[in-house]
Amino acid sequence: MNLKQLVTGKKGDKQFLLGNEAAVRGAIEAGVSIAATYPGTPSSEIGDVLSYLAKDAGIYFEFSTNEKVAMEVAATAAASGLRSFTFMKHVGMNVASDSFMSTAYTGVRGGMVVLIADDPSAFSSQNEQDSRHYARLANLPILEPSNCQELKDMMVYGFDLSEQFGLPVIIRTTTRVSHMRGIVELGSIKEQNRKGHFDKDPSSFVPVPAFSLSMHERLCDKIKEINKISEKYRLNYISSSKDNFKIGAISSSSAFNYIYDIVNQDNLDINILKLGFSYPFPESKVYEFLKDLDTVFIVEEVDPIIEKEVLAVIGKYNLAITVFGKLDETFPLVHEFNPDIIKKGLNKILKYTEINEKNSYSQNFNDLIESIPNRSPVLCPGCPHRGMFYGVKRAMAKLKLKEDDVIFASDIGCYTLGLNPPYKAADYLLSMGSSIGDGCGFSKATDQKVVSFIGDSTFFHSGISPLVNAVHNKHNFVVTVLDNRITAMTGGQPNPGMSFDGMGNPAPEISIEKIVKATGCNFVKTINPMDLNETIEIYKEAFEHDGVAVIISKHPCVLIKGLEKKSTVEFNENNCKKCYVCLNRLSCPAISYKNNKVTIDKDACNGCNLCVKTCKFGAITEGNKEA
Ligand SMILES: Cc1ncc(C[n+]2csc(CCOP(=O)(O)OP(=O)(O)O)c2C)c(N)n1
Ligand code: SF4
Ligand code: SF4
Repeated sequence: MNLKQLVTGKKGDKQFLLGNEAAVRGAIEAGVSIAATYPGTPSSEIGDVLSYLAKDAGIYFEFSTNEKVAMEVAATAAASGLRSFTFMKHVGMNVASDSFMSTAYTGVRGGMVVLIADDPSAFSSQNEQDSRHYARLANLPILEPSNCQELKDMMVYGFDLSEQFGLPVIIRTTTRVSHMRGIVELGSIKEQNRKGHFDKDPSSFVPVPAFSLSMHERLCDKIKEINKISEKYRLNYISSSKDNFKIGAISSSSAFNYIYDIVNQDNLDINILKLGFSYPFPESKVYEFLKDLDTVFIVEEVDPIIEKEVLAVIGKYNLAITVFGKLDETFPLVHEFNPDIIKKGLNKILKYTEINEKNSYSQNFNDLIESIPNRSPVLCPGCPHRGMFYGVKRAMAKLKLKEDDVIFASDIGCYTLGLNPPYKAADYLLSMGSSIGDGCGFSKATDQKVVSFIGDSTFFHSGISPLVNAVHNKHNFVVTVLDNRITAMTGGQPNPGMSFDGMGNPAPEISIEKIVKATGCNFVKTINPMDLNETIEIYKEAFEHDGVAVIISKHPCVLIKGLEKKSTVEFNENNCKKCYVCLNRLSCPAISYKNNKVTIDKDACNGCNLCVKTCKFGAITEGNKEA
C-alpha cells in the first residue's frame, strides 16, 4: 500500500495496516497538530511514517533529541489547546517520566496521547519493563489495544477522552500489537484547530508547592469520574458469555489474542473478560464477571498487575474464587506469551488436552529455528565502527595494555555489538547516554583505564551533561563519540548532527566537536576510523592523556542511501601466509574461512578496504575501481 493513503483514505475504506501505521491513521483522524518522538523499537515505524507523511497531513512532526524533550513539546502544544501526540519505546518513557509525571498535575487543554510501546521478551531492548505501571504511578488513564483496528480506534477515542477531562491519556502497545498487520476500517478525519494559544494560568500550569496540592486533588477527582467511563467502555467486554460456565479468564493487550483463539478453537467452557481500558480499573465490571465463577485465569504479559487488582476485588467482596495467574506460577512471570504457554497454564486444572508436542507452537517454532543457521548479530560489512574498534585494540596492544587493564563502558547503538569477539569492547551498560557517566565512576573507583563509547544520536540524547560532569570534576578517561552521521540502529533517523530535520527540511547541523570543545576539554580529536594508522596513533595518545580525552570517530554508516559501495577487493591466494589477521581481528561478515582458505564474499562486501589495510602480505588488494 502507498503510505500516502493513510492521509487520503476515506471513512469506510479498509486498509491492511501495520499496528504502528494504524496508530498514525488514528492520529490523523483525531486531527493531531503536533507530534514528537525519539526513535525506539517497537514504536519506531510511527515516527518513520509520520516523518514521511506529516506535511501531507498538516502535522508538525519532529524527532526530538530525547523522549523527555518530545514529552515537553507535546505537553506544551496540548497546554496551548492543540491535539498533540508523543510516542516512544518503554525505556524511553523512563527518560520522559520526570516531565510526564508533572503533566498529570498540570493537565492539558487540547487532547494529548502518550503511546508507550512495550517489548516483552526484550527483542530489541535492554529490559522487558511493564509500562502499565506508569498509569498507576501518574494516576492517568490507560488504553490497551489488542489489534490494529483497536489501536486506530483507541487513538481517536484517547484524544476525545483526554480533551474531555483535560488529562493526557496513555496507550500501551506491545511488540506484537505494534508489529502485527490487520485490516483496519477507517473513520472520518476530524478538522482541528492548527494554531494554538496559551492562556496563562499559573495555578494550573506551574506545579510549585502552593499549587501542586490542589492540582493533585483535582487529578484524583477527575480519575474518579473517568472510572465511571472505564466501567462502561465498549472495549472492556465479555466475549463468549455463558451463564453456566464456572471458569473465567481476564486478559488484555496481545495476551488476549492467545486466550481468545485457544478458547474458541478448542471450544473451552471459559468466559473471557477483555480489558481494553484497564486503568482506572473497572472494578464493578470485574466484580459482575467474577461473582458467579469459581475459577479465574488472569492472562497478562510481564507483571501481575490485573491479577493483583482482581485479588483486591475478590478480597473486598469476599468472593470464593480460585485465581490462577502469575503469582501462583500458572503462567511465567517473565517474557512474552505464546499459545503453548497459555495452554500449559489452562491445562493445570482443565486437563482438556495434553499439548501435542509435535504440533505445538513452540515445537514448530523450534523446528524452524533449528533449520536456520545460527547467526549472532554483527556489525555490517564496511561498518565504520569496525575500524575504530580495531584501532583501540591495536593501540592497547602497542601500549602493552591487557584486557583487564581497560574497562569498556558501552552505550546503546550499533556499536554495542563491539561486545562480541574479537573486540570484546563492552563491559558495562546501563541505558542510553550512560557510558560517559559510567566512565566517571569507573575512572574514580579503579586504577584501570576506561574507554566510553557513545553514538552521535545517543550523544545528543543524553551524553552532553555527563561529559560536562566528566570535564568539570576532572575525571580521567577516554570518550569515543561514534559519529556515523545517522541514528543507525533504529533504522536511520536523522539527529541534530544532520543537515535536515524529521520532516526533511534543511536544518542547522550541530557540531559535536564544538560542543565538546565548549566544555573546556583539552583533548578533542576527530578521526577517520577507516584510516587505521591514524586511529591507532590517536588512541595511543588518548590512553596516555591525563584528563578527559574525547575522540570523535567520524565516518558515515554504510546503510545510508546513496553511500553504498561495490566491492573492488581481490584475494590473491598465492600471497596469503595464513596468518588470518583479516579474519580474526576485523571480524567482517564478508570474510570467511572456507576450504582451507580465506574467502571474500563480494556480494556482501561493501568495499571499505579495511581488510586491504590489515593484510601486510598483499594477499588482499584493492581491485579495479572501474570494474
Ligand atoms: C531511552 C531509549 N530510547 C531509545 C532507544 C532505542 N535506541 C537504541 S539504539 C538507538 C540509536 C543509536 O544511535 P547512535 O547512538 O547514533 O548509534 P548507531 O546505532 O548509529 O551506531 C536508539 C534510538 C533506547 N534503547 N533507549
Ligand atoms: S547499520 Fe551502519 S552503523 Fe550499524 S552496523 Fe551497519 S554499518 Fe554499522
Ligand atoms: S573491504 Fe574487506 S573489510 Fe571491507 S567490507 Fe569488504 S571484505 Fe569486509
